[in-house]
Amino acid sequence: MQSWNAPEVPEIEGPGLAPRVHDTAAGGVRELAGSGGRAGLYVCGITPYDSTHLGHAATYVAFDTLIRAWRDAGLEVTYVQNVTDVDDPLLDRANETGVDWQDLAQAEIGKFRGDMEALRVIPPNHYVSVVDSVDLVVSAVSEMLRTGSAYVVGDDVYADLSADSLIGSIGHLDDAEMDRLFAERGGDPETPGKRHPRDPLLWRGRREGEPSWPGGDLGEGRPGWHIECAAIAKANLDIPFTVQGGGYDLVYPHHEMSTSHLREVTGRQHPAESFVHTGLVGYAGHKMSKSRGNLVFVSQLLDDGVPADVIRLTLLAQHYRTDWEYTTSQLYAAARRWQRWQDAAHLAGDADESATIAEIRAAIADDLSTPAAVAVVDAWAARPGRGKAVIGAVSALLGVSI
Ligand code: 5CA
Ligand code: ZN
Repeated sequence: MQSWNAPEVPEIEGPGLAPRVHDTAAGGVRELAGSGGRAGLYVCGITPYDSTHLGHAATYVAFDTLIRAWRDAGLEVTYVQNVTDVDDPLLDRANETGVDWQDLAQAEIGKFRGDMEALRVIPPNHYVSVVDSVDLVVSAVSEMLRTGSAYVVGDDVYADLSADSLIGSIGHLDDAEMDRLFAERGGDPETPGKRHPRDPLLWRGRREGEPSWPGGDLGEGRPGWHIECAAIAKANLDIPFTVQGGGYDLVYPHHEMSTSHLREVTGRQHPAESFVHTGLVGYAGHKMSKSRGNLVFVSQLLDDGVPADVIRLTLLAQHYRTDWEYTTSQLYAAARRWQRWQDAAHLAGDADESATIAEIRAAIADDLSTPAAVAVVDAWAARPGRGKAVIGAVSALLGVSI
């Protein structure tokens, strides 16, 4: 499916640094593999039933920072992102509002593309719709049934997690926590006939009033949530790939389950080499979420005349792993910073800035510490006799135009 236009990313002088990043499964910051000069990245995309809010934007800007650092270090990056364009929350919203679910999805995907392009986020190489990937899901589920890691319950198919001895190795959560999160985040622990309450749905047989697709031996139906990301990753990335990413609300069950499914269909114990999760952005006292409705939309800020660079600087001022709460004063602070940087750029001369650029690179290579990188640029902007080579580095590494 069409993604969006790529921003210009200037080449910058001197050697780039491959970043060390926090891996949820390892529980610490480490070097990422990225073998043979290549890196593969899968970041979970939106469920398009509401516009891009600042939480989504923060997550995609964080992975954009990783991609920019990788590219600066000379790695060839393959980036895949899905769109969950058929799932319960989207269908529920369409029913509530009387809008056709496909029209709703198309409209929101269109807005998301516009928001990402405005924010100068590098587009994925493969932007993949779940609706376009039903065949991949059908093959994956059929394969799991064949190998005994899935079973049929009525018209539906579930994964048998007892087939996977590595389940739990990403989130390291105890049973009570997994029970709670499974029920809270789209799981169905109560469904009769399941072998274990936390076994996840792979294929949902056709129901009256719901969209469905031919599933061959599975019968008509539609994909479960976690299997979509497993099937799309398998089809679009070399396995193992370097990083599976998303907000940390996806650690359990989503990434635990999708990685388990990927293990079953690829035979690789560790199909993703590491797991990078962003902190959650809150607003007015709670995690910004579509279900709660406490949202600040990127498109609204842009319509209000806030420059995309200011939105981006608001996000970059926070470390990607920290939960934070958005306030408008942060937006004003970012606007002032952007103005200072532009004034400084305007008056910059030809002084050698290789040390400053090395400092920006080092900050980002240290678990994508954009607040530290921003502080280096602040110091540059406050210093007399500054050189303009920093302008290109700010554009290439931080995606901010000054
Ligand atoms: N379609 C699924 C993933 S397969 C999904 O979670 N969609 S989403 O629209 O709910 O979220 C899209 C991405 O934004 C996910 O990576 C999610 O973890 C992240 N995200 C959602 N809310 C926030 C938030 N408040 N702060 C930071 N990231 C968020
Ligand atoms: Zn996903």
